[in-house]
Amino acid sequence: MTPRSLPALPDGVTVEELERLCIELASEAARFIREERPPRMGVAATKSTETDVVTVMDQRSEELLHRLIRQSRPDDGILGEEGADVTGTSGLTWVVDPIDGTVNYLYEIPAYAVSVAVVVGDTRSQGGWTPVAGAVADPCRRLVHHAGRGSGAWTSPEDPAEGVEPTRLSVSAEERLARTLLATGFGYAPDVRARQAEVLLRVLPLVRDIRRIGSAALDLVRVADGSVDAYAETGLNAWDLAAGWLVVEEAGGVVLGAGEGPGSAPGTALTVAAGPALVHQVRTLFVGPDGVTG
Ligand code: LIP
Repeated sequence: MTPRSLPALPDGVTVEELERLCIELASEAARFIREERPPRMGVAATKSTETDVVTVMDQRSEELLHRLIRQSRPDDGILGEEGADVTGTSGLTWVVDPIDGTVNYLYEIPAYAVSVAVVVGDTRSQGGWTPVAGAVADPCRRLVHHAGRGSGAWTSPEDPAEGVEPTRLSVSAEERLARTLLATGFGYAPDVRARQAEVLLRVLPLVRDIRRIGSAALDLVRVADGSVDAYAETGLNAWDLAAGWLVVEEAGGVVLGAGEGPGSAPGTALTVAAGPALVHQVRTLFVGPDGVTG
């Protein structure tokens, strides 16, 4: 897979500076959602369906990220899952998921993340944007997984004072579907879930096993560190995948969409991530002969 070249960056900012800022912001939001969770926290609102929930901490985490980004990079755009939508003038946009894996957070299942990415391009168009720096903070393990375009993918402690050196990430070398541990996920709409279940009927006998972790950002990190061999899901939004996309690519993996050209970029139609020898086999499981995804 030809590595994506680094697009021009504005105002002399460097990838290293953007990556460091992604780490700092994701870590601060991770500490916040871990340590400020109110007792007996419930559902604050629902979105696309009654199971697509928002908690007060999703909203407060995004408000925190929004404030920190405006302080550090006032000319950049911001796109957030809980409504942040700022058009910038710098050419850079921050794409944030303040709690990815909200249902797990609500049920206190330790599998949720804060995802913070900086992208160039038009986030409203499929294939029109690409991440240049990103961080996925895991509040439960007190770790931050991060990457800058061209600088590799790493896992660092959430607290730099621990003095632990970053660990470099590398995707699985698995090449056979029958030995593939595949992570996946499901949407919130019953009709979408029914279609995804039909795809799963076809896929399950062909792979080692599946894992449904409940956070796209953590699924992508697991591809990057090799703790799953591949990940595929339909229905994701930019904020679910922006940071994890870069972490996988910088760990030697490939992240694809459903089609060719602009459609080859990950997005709502399909997001597939794996090592180079496996990714196209996995995509074929999810894209039918007529090009329609599961
Ligand atoms: C979640 C994704 C996950 C998907 C869930 C949900 P949220 O994002 O990270 O991969 O399977 O249905 O969409 O809503 O928790 O930010």
